[in-house]
Amino acid sequence: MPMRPLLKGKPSPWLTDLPPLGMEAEDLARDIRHHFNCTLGRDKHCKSAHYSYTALALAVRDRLMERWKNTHYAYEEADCKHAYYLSMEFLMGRALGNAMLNLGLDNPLHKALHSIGLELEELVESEPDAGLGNGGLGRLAACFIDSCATLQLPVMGYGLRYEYGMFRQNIEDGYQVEEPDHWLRNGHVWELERPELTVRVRFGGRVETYEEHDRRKNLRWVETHDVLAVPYDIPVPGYQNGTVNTLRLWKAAATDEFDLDEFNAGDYAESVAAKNVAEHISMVLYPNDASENGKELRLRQQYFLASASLQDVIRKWVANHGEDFSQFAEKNCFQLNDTHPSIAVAELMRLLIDEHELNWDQAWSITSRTMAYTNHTLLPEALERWPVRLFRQLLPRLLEIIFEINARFLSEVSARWPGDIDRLARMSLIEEGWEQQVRMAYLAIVGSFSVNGVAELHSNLLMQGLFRDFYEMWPHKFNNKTNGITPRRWLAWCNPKLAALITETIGEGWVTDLSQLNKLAPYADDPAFRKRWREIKRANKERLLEHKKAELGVEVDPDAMFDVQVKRMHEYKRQLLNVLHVIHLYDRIKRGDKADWTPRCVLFGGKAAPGYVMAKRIIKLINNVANVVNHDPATDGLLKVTFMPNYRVSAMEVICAGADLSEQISTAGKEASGTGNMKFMMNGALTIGTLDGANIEIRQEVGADNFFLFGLTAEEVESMRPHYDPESFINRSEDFRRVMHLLESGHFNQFEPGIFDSIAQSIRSPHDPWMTAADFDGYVQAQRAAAAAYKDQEAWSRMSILNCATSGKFSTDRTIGEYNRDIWKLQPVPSLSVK
Ligand code: 26Q
Repeated sequence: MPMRPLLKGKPSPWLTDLPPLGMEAEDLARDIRHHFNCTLGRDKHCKSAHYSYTALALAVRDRLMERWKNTHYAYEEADCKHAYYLSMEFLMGRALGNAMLNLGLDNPLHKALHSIGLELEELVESEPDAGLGNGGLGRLAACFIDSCATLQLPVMGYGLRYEYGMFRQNIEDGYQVEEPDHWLRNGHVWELERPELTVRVRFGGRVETYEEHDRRKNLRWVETHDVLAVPYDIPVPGYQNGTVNTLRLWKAAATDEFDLDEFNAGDYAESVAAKNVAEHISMVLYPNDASENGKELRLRQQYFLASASLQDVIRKWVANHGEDFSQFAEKNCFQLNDTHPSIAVAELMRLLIDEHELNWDQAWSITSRTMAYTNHTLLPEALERWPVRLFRQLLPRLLEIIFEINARFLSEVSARWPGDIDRLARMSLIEEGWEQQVRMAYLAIVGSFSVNGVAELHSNLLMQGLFRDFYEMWPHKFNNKTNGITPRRWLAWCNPKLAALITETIGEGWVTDLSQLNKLAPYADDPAFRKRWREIKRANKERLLEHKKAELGVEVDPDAMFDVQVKRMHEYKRQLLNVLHVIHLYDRIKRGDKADWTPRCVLFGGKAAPGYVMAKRIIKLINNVANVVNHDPATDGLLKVTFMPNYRVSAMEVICAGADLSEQISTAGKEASGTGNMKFMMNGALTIGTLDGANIEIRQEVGADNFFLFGLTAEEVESMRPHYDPESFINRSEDFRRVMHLLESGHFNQFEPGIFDSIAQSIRSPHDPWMTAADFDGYVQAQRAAAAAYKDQEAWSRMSILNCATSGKFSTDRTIGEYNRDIWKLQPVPSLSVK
């Protein structure tokens, strides 16, 4: 990589010594003007909010920059252990508001903007979401790095800088239509390109052996097609503590030799055009979609992330310690966010052996003491497998290493269980069959010293089910880390009114010690406090309606119960069960069964993977039901239904603050944890839910009286499955029969015959994996209880306060504290600078 010319010595202190930037309104106003006029070169004729936003963001960024450098110096000086969070997804959402809050600039910036004549709200809204993730797993990574910075832990995030993030969702004629999300189109002020840290990642080629002056045989990976990985750093500020950590995202770039060697030597234009092939690697985020399994580009992305990140860490190591890796495992830890980056296990082996001349045992000792793996799914079909054929073609050296890891691992298994052939086949990293496959989860388990699930139930089910053999072999590796959410974004920022009331009542300590929310519990019995609580919820509901006015397409009464299900569309999450309940409510209204009715607005939102036909059909059903219900005058003042298009992080910030009832209704044993459930709880919504994922722990914290429980347990689901008979549930329930009749009679698809047949069939199928019919009656009953409870607004407010007051456990500060205590074992490093 040709480098820019280097300075002979260090840069002059005249260049690098800066006094701290002022944090007062006047300082900020001056800098915003400066950036608008000088950095951006705009003038009085500029009407676009984008440039005002950028000027504001640059002024905030300046303040991050000095803290960022100081954090880096503090880590260097402490010579401390680091952890690295390797993730294919970081669903960051918007950055401006978060930076303002964490720098403590909220008030001075309001003042500054007022003096300039700008509206903060409008500028904040003009920032596009950084949608570099699908859903829960990606947002968890974002919440985690927020907490790491707040806890002043030396943790760096490593991910990919996708040119196109999560697709934008439009609804046309009730159907989902995807549109590419070119989120970088107008520039991205929060990133800092670091071309000087570019690394090279290899693909393809073949492996050859060679002998080096009589030494042992060595292996060489040759004739590779190389791609450059260019890092872009994004600052991750802690909460008012002077720490700014780094999220490093890799962009793929072509090498210069790439084209001229391989393509049409002599044809300049053609060879430059061929750069695309390399640059495709970081072009697009894959939607979480079973139909995308096995795609070569996805494997390229995964290896690109793992290799670039490991090389980056090793480069820093060698700069400080030379080729002495004896302390590497004591000073570094890699947390693998699901199996997506788990090729890192083999890649670290390769780098240590092939590039740094360690022997196998030394390399394995280091690797298996630095890798830790988090699992996020119980669905067996979601476990990653890659065809050996693809590996051989794309990563031949890595395949050899995986085979060697497997051979040594299997000999350990057979030493422990002699003659147990079945066990060997079950545990092998290579699945045999018509096509051999690499089982990435097993590679991750074998290569890691820690394996964790993301909620108590999920971790237990992993140990008893999916990973049982491995748990039997290495019980000490397995642990649970119940997920959380950052209270900065998900309470302090997204719900300023509630945050102010909480701070006024119990002080401001809760923002960094969320367990303090329990001090609110006694106020649940104070009618004056309940009234203020209710008024804030009501204002947040109006804010939600105002925000989503254009998209809702219906008039909604803010006094109605806001019953919300927003999350990725998936059959196991059972949005379908929710629609069936809506149909039931509609049926009750139509037949006049509406005494003591609780007016309700049912809000849906969520994206379906583009290739997931059934999930898309359920979106269509929701929209068709909404259309019938909302246009029927009989439902006036009683029931509204709406599907909010393009659900994303910034939408959730408005939605969770305005929700009354949180729908967490997955088939028990299928949702690993859920994190939306926590956002709703923290903002004072009550949950209607099954005993699944973190719902169980939510209910434990808030108490059974303040949670609407229904449905089979995970155990009951599995014992019923072999003789599951949906018809018996339908026949037994008059309500259910009527709902199925409405669905099957074409009431919601009068001019679109047959479009919901597949949905009705799935409900009636004894092989329905999600067993929707089994939970229908219980769900309807729980919904009745919720509706009745909502009628008593005093009692409801009490429960709402208790939900918030007991949500302390679900802060990622607690989660990260546990990751650090049990897995990473890092020392916090205080920042050197001003807060
Ligand atoms: C796999 C192969 C090819 C392309 C994409 C993927 C892929 C991408 C994303 C597979 C899975 C995901 C995301 C999974 C996810 O978000 N899981 C959720 O993780 C949350 C955080 O732990 C949990 O709360 C949820 O329960 C879990 O569903």
